[in-house]
Amino acid sequence: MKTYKIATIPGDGIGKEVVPAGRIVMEAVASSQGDLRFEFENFDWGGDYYRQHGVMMPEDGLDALRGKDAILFGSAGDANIPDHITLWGLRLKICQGLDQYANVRPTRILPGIDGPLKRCAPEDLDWVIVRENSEGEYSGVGGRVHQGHPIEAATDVSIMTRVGVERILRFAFRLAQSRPRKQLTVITKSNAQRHAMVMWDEVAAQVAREFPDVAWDKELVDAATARMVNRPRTLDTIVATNLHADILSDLAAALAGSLGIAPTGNIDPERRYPSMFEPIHGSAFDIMGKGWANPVGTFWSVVMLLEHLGEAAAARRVMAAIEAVTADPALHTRDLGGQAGTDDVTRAVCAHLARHDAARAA
Ligand code: NAD
Ligand code: K
Ligand code: MN
Repeated sequence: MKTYKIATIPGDGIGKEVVPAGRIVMEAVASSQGDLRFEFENFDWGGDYYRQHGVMMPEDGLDALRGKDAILFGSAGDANIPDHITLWGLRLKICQGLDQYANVRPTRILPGIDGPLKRCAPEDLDWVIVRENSEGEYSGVGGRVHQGHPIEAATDVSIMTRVGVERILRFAFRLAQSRPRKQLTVITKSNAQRHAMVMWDEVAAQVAREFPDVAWDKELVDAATARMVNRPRTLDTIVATNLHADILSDLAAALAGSLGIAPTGNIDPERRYPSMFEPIHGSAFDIMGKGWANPVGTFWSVVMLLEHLGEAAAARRVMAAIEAVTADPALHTRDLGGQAGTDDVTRAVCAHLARHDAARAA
């Protein structure tokens, strides 16, 4: 019997709806498997915590997370607190504090889901976007002078270190190498951003020599958006900076059908610290509290969490349950044009896992 310590951090908005659903699915896969157990600890950090304590999470919060095997996260973002406070006070604090420097975002069109692209078969869109997750445009360095005056000036300094760029590119090449097509596209804006992005291109060429079996190319980020729409099949693994990949992956999620489906892992590849898994979407103020949130992005994040723990069989079973459920239009949530609620989808995924269990026992 393997026991894993899991931290759950629902955070704000629909995070409070999809993370409990994710936990139910984790319990279902564990109980149907027999040799797997999770010990959950829930952390009520986020907007409500901020209203009580003046911070999004306690000072020693990272210590509480360090002893866990993995973290399941919801969303940081509250309608009544400025976004930069919630983001920096919780999600970025954890990602940067636990040096989860590789943000991995798989995208493909699941069975039964109709993406907005015409002439794009599911096999034409099967990508993994790797986002640099520790520095760059999200370094937090900058400031404002003469605030509110006509002469005000403000900066957000994008810091890219050779160590940081090299480690994310090496991670991306290795990931590309593990996929059938062994293909990587390195995305920059090295025509306009002529210092750090030129360093990216140089480091990419240098790291590429370690991976002679990976076919790689370069693309500017603006051209990359058009390529994603017009020639999706020409892409496989993609690596980009913190900001560029943030934007590209929302586009990718929309092209695959909905923001509500897309998962991500904030990974510490060296495994010094627990990695954190979450849907890529945010708090979704427009639908929170209604029970309409699509939990599939969280369930797919659970699949990534299980893969990261080395529980490949459990991961495959949850993915199969997700795909069986998306294949049925009666189980589509409103973002997919259906009427199903979060609970309906959760119950259906659990029922599928239980059916597998019954088949195994028979
Ligand atoms: P959002 O992802 O919350 O919502 C964008 C749109 O997508 C909304 O119309 C929403 O209803 C829809 N949507 C998102 N997830 C869905 C789901 N699971 N099911 C159905 N529909 C879904 O993005 P936003 O509106 O830009 O941000 C809202 C708040 O969330 C902000 O405070 C923002 O800072 C925060 N945010 C946090 C994270 C994070 O914690 N990782 C990520 C993105 C946004
Ligand atoms: K999220
Ligand atoms: Mn984003």
